[in-house]
Amino acid sequence: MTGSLSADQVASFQQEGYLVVRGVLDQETVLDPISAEYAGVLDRLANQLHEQGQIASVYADLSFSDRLTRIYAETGQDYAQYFDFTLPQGATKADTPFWTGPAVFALLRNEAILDAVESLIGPEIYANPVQHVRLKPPEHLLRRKAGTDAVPNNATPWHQDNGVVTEEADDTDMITVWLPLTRATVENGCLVVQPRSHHDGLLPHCPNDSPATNRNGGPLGLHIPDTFLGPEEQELNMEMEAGDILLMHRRTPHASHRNRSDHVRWSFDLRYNPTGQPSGRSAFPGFIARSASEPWTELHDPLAWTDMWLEARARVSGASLPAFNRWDRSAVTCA
Ligand SMILES: O=C(O)CCC(=O)C(=O)O
Ligand SMILES: [Fe+2]
Repeated sequence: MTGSLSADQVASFQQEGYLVVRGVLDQETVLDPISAEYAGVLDRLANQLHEQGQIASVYADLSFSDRLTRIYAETGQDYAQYFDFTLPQGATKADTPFWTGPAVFALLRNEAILDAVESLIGPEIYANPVQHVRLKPPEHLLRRKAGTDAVPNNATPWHQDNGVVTEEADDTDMITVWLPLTRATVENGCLVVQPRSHHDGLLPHCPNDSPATNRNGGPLGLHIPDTFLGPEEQELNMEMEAGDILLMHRRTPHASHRNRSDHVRWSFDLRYNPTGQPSGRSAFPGFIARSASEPWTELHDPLAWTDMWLEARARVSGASLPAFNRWDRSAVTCA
């Protein structure tokens, strides 16, 4: 197989169900433009909320992390959708916000990411629309949800990404690429994986909206019950630096820790599959990121990508979408 990974790295991915590749993304040319783009998104949000009288100041002098946290804390709201480059299930409206900026598009098309993915699935690569940016403010600075210990958008429950797409994608060779924009540690809520469990097939996922917490201390949400997970001692914390990437098999059980630090935990999760296989969220647009055989089918225009999401929003707003997963219509935050 072509691509940038060594035969040993590919074998390790296949054996363990995950692979961390260090120093893949350049800080100055890849990560900094993304931070700059999101600083603009946050600035617009701050100005909008200030005009609406929801925050006392636009907090222009604060760092990105402190500014975001301050706004979450002051309003008690979760603005995840404002920054994300996908749409929610069911609740999409004609004006639901999302962000599909050129730096995000460039990340999806990043050559170093695609080279690594090519080693696993070959040179016909589709950017699957199951994709997120996750901005998780420090939980001790957020308001608790009424009557619970839960804070918005924090520890991700145990799940397999195969479990958060529809059955038609069960055989899709979907690779998850998770990457932190800033260092990810156990303290600030890095990912945690169960190695080698991807050989065990798709595990049951159970919806649970109660205030109960999982063994990471996060909300249960749509989760794999403990009894189906390997022993806790086998869990591996994925501490990573900005520039590192984590590749995961679609059936690797994973979760994330709570953010117990003083800073926002900021990450992206992207997914790719061989072109032509079902994405598992057919209502949303993906695109051909790389094609060795038909390079003219690749999408290179960030504005065309945004147009595809605008079209999807108009199409699905107010409509009843097919469920994102087979377990629970309302669970959208765990992919
Ligand atoms: O970043 C997280 O907390 C969860 C990410 C995740 O589930 C994924 O990348 O598939
Ligand atoms: Fe996931």
